[in-house]
Amino acid sequence: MRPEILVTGSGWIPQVLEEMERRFVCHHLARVPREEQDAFLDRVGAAVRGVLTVGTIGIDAARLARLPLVEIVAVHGTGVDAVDFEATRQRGIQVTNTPDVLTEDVADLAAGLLLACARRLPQLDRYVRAGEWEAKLPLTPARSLRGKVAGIFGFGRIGQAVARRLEAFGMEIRYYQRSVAATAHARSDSLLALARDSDYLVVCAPGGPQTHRIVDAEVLAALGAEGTLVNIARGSLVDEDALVAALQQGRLGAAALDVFEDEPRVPQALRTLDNVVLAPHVGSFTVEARTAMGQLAIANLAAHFDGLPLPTPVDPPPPRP
Ligand code: 8YV
Repeated sequence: MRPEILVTGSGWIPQVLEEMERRFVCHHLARVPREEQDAFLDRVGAAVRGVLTVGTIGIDAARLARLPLVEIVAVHGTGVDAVDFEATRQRGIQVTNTPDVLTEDVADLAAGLLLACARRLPQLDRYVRAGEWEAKLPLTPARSLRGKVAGIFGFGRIGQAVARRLEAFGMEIRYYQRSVAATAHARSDSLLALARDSDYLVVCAPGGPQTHRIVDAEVLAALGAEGTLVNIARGSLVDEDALVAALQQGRLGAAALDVFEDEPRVPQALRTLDNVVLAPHVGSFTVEARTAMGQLAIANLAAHFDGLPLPTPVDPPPPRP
């Protein structure tokens, strides 16, 4: 008998969806109108043994409470900050994610956003399309990346992959995270020091209570009027109001953002600023990465139901004191 799973999120790669449906009885929450979701869970929840969710949705305690038999939460994504680990720990629910398979594509987007911001690619595109080139309107030169300092906040797999790309641009790499990484790149003493030391601050650290709004007004001030913030991690790491104010008042040079505090809502102020490049949380949104992520999430669920070792389990964070 195929195990029953709850699937949150949508937009699955067809091949992944097919495989999911072949192996499991899937209850797709995203296909149910929001106001009917509780009733839907009351109807199907009692038979659900697994959850397949996405990084940004995760699963909270209230939803888990409607799934009394759930044994595993497989996250399609690397970030597990939206999973309520207190609830999973209490019930002995296993959590898995999909690391590695998205690293290079997310790093490509980070480097691409940084380059787009530095060389003003969206503005140049608009300039040509609007006929401003033919009209010989003035165009300000961009700034070279060579010799500039890229400060990577969070030097895990994705942070290091971003560093490799930015090195190829001739940038000097620094990083900050609590632990010392096995790298020749210099580590700043704190996030604040990293911002002070850098021309570009690239946020690659995990979301969660420990990093909530850690990029605050002080960090942005340290990055400065010539500095650029790049965020491909989670919107929750950045104080968005402080970011908007710093950009509007010219206290921060520019920002390139793939993630936001309240997705898919992006503050109107950010949309109107010219010194900002925006993307709709698409770091891993390639056919290749999403296929591999889907396969890995399914492999985790299948291994669990077959009683085999999980390919990519996530250790729960230590319990809150
Ligand atoms: C995806 C992500 O947006 O990996 C993550 O943590 O945020 C992204 O890759 C998402 O999880 C896709 O399902």
